[in-house]
Amino acid sequence: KFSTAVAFEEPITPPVQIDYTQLLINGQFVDAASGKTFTTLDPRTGDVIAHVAEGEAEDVNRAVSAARKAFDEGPWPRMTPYERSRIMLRFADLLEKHNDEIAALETWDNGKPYEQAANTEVPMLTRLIRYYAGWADKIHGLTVPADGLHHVQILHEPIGVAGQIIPWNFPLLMYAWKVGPALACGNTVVLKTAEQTPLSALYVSKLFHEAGLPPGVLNVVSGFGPTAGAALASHMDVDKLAFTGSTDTGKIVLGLAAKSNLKPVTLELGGKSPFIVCEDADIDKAVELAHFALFFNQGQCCCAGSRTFVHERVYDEFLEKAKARALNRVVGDPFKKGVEQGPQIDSEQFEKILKYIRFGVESGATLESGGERFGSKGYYIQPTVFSNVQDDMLIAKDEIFGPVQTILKFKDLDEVVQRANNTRYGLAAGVFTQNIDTANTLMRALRAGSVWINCFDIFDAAIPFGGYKMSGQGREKGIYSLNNYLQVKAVVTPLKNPAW
Ligand code: TXE
Repeated sequence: KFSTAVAFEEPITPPVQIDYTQLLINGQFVDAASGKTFTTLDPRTGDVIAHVAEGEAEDVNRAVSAARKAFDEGPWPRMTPYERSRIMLRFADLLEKHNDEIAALETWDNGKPYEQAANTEVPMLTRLIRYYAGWADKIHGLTVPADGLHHVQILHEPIGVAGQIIPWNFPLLMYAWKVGPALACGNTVVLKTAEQTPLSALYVSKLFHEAGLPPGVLNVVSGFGPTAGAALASHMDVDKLAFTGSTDTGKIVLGLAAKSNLKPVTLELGGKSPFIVCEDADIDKAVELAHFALFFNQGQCCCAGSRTFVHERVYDEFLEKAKARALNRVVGDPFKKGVEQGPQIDSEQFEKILKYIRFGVESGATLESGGERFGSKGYYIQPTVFSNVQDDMLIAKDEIFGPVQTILKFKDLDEVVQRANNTRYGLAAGVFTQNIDTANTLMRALRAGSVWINCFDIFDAAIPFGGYKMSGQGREKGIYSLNNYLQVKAVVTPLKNPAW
């Protein structure tokens, strides 16, 4: 039985109103060319929050034209880097000022706990924008010594118009990871938000313009993937594409980019990350972090620690405590204080997760807790724990993207390395041990873009993030993101006097 009885009478009224639902093109809010709108829903109830302009190919064309003009003729790439930095810093100040409204909008559209949005995610957005504002005037090229009498300069130039497609699980953080480095480098942007969560990007982009962003530099198109997203990925006048989402859709956009103008693509895709609890780990801490690694954000994290490997000697103790922790997880209206878990994003994800839970039971894993919907409306799911999970079960192989922890037993390090790496993904890994040799061995052996040792989900602005294998291509955040948005130009001039 869940100890967290949460009232589902009336959803709490969000402390914010919705002001912006149109497309943001060339600094103006405009309707879609077709006049069409789509609904964005409240995941707590499935009720309509707002009707939002539905961008399609024609709107993407308009947005790309505006971005092209702002790049080719407009002030952005020609402004001094310091001026660009100042505008980004003013934007960050406005984000800080409006922190709570932005967080409320994010919670309303996405279902994530308000305390998480207000205390962590919006402040991280602000921090990321400041981080990249700091880079704007520190991007420079090199001179290199070359054979022969030549003066060789390497210029780092913005690429041009960046098309960016983001998902719904962290709408604002994905916004920051994409828009921050692209604009700091002097590019212009057309951003396609996820159809489930269009609202917060429109709100904050209005603030960006208030901070002095020139028209056309950042355009935001709400709409669906196969229409607006595909139009952006295959656009001949988009110079670079950045995508975060599922591996299947990543393959589609990579193909569209290749078939159109071969624009370079960065991809941040799915995962099935191992979280390894060694026999010497501090079990209470490991239980808490393994719980966080999986259940954070309703389990909707690309890097979720979704395969919890536990050494056989501590397995029983770990399992008992992990189950107790899941039973204590506070599920409920994400606007309510103290709530740890809100609803899943939409009915599609809700059904997908329940389907995987059924697969888990049918394949012989032991259901330790949860397994059903929570409450009677909206998309809430009980925190679910499976033990006795085997590597070949679907719940141990596929990305479930929900609050379903799968616990697997291992005997020794060689075995766990082999099993942890035996996946098409390679986004992240967690290691729990107090032994430095074990930590050193595992950190090098695990094929993943992030390895967190005795911690998990540390997302500093300066730390690069991205995947091995089918978890993606390229890295975002930190200095690594800048390379995604810069062209390298080698300029060679002859030297007349060798003494120079
Ligand atoms: O993702 P999609 P969905 C995983 C997770 C989830 C599954 C499906 O397992 O259950 O993906 O989620 C746009 N051309 N992740 O369907 O389709 C779409 O409009 C161009 C992991 O929501 O990848 C949205 O803006 N664009 C992930 C974005 O792609 C297209 C986060 C992501 O949607 C398109 C989200 C197309 N043909 C889901 N089709 C992570 N890495 O964190 C869709 N889109």
